[in-house]
Amino acid sequence: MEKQSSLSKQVNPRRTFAIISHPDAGKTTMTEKLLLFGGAIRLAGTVKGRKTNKYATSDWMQIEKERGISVTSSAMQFVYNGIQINILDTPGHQDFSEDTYRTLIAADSAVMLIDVVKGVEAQTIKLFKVCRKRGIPIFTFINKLDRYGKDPLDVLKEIEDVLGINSYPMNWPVGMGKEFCGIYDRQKKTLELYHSDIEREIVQADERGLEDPKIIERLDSATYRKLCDDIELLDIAGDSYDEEKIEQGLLSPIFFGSALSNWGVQAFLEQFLIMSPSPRPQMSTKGLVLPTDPTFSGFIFKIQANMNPAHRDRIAFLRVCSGRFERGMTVTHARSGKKVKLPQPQQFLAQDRDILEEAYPGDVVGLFDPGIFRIGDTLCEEGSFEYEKLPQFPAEHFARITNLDFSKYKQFQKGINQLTEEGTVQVFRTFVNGLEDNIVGVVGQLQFEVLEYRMENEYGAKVRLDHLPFRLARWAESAKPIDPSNLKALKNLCVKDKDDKLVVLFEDNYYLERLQDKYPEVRFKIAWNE
Ligand SMILES: Nc1nc2c(ncn2[C@@H]2O[C@H](COP(=O)(O)OP(=O)(O)OP(=O)(O)O)[C@@H](O)[C@H]2O)c(=O)[nH]1
Ligand SMILES: [Mg+2]
Repeated sequence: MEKQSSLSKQVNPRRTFAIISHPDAGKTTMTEKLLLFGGAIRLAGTVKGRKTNKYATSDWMQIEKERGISVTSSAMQFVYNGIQINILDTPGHQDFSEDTYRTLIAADSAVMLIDVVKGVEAQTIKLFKVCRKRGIPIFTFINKLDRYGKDPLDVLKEIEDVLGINSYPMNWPVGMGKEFCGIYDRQKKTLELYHSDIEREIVQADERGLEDPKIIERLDSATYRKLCDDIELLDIAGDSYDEEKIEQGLLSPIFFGSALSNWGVQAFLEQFLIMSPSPRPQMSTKGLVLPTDPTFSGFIFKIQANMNPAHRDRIAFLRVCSGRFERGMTVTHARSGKKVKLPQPQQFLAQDRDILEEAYPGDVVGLFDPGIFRIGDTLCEEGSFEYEKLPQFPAEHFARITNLDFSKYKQFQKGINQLTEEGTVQVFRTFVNGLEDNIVGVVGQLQFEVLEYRMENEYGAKVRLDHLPFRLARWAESAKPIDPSNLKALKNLCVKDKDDKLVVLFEDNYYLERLQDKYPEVRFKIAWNE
C-alpha cells in the first residue's frame, strides 16, 4: 500500500503525449517551442549539438535537417511547473506512418495540429481515427494564425464535419495574419497579448468578460467586434465543456496560436497540463496493468540505430507502464523468457548523455540494445506477460539492393541488419540458382530514400536500389513441406526472410488468388506470426 501511494505521487504529475498531424502543420516547430519552456532540455531520442542559441530539435537525423521533414519519431523529456512531461514528436508523412502508429501506443493523449490555412488534411484524418479507436483524449492546436487562413469558425465546423468529433474552444484568436495579436481565454476571461516571441501581457477581465473596458480599450473596434461576435456564437451554439467527454476522446478542447512565433504555445501548455491525463493503465495478456502496480513493467515501441554518430550504438525506447524502473535492475524479457540485466538506461541531454537512476510510469527511457530487443517486446520485473501487439504494416514496395563497393561488404551487411531490426525495412533474400540477392521491402516509397541515405551516411556503404514491380509479400505455410519451385507462377518471386521463412512476392492480389487456387493447402499469410 505504501509503495502504491508513493508511486501515485510519481505517476500523477506525469504526462506522456504524442503530437500528430498531416506533414508540415508544425509538429516539430511546436515541440521545440514546448521544450523551450522546459528550460533544461532533456532528450531521449534526440541528439543534436546545441549550436549557439539554437535549441536541440527533434529532427536530429541529417536527412531530416536537409529536407525539413521528420522521418522518424522522437521522444523528449522536460519538466514544467513540476510536471514531468514526455513528448513524442511524430512524422506526418504517410510513408512513415507505421512509426507514428507505434509511437501513439506509447502515448496517453494526443495533440492534433491543424494548419489554419489548410484545415483538416488527409493524414490528420487517418491519425485521428487511430487515436479515437484507442479512446485517448485528443487536444487540438490550430496553428499558423500568423498567416491568413480559414475563418476559425469554419475550421471548427470542418473538425466536427470531417472528423466527427465535438469541440470546445478553450481560447479564441484575436485577429489573424498580420493582425493576429493575441488570444482570449473563455474560461479565465483573460486576454493574452503578444508583443514579441517571448513577451506576453495578460489582461484579466472582471466578470463582465469582453464587456470589461480594460479589454475594449486594448483592441481596435473591428477586431473587438469580430471577437465578441465569435464568442457569442460559441456560447450560444457551441458544445458545452464536459470533462468526461474530453477524457473519453469524444470532445476535443481547441487552442489557437502560432508555433513559429511562439504565440499561444505557453497558454496551451499550461491548460493542457491541467486537463490531460496522467499515465493510464495498459492492457496486457494478464489483464489491465495499473501504473501504480508496484512491480516494474514496460514495452519497447521503437528501436533506433546511430543516434549519436560518435557512438554508433543502438537504442531501444521503452515506455514504462508500471512500478519503478531502476538502473541496473534484472527483468524478464517476456518474448524469450530470459532474465536480462538492463543495460544502463539513458536519457539524453542535448549534447551529453545522461544516465538515469530511475524512471516511472509514463516515462520513455532509452536502453542500450546489444541486439536482444525487438519492437513490441515486454519487460517485466515479476512473472511474465505481454502488452498488446504493436501495429505492423505489410511492405508494399520492393527493390533489389546492391552494394556498390565490394570492399564495404561488412558495412553493407551491418547496415542492412541494423536497419531491419529497427523495423523500418524488411529484408528478403532470393535463393534461385545459388544467387543471393538482397531484396528490401518498405511500407512507403520515401523509406527507400531514407534507406539509401542512411546506408551511405551511417555505414559508409553506397548502394543501388532497383525497384521491383511487386506490391504484396505473403509468408507461405503448409502442413507439408513446400517446394518453392512449385510455387513459381505468373509474376511472382519466391524469397526467404531473415529467419529463412518462405515468402512469395506478388504484383497484385489477382496473382495471389490464382496461386491460392492452384495450391489450396498453402496458407499465404500477411506476416509470419499472423
Ligand atoms: N507561418 C508559420 N509557419 C509555421 C508555423 N509553425 C510551423 N511553421 C512552418 O511550417 C513548416 C513545417 O514545420 P514543421 O514543424 O517541420 O512541421 P511538421 O509538422 O513537424 O512536419 P513533418 O514532421 O514533416 O510532418 C516549417 O517551414 C515551419 O517553419 C507557424 O505557426 N506559422
Ligand atoms: Mg516534424
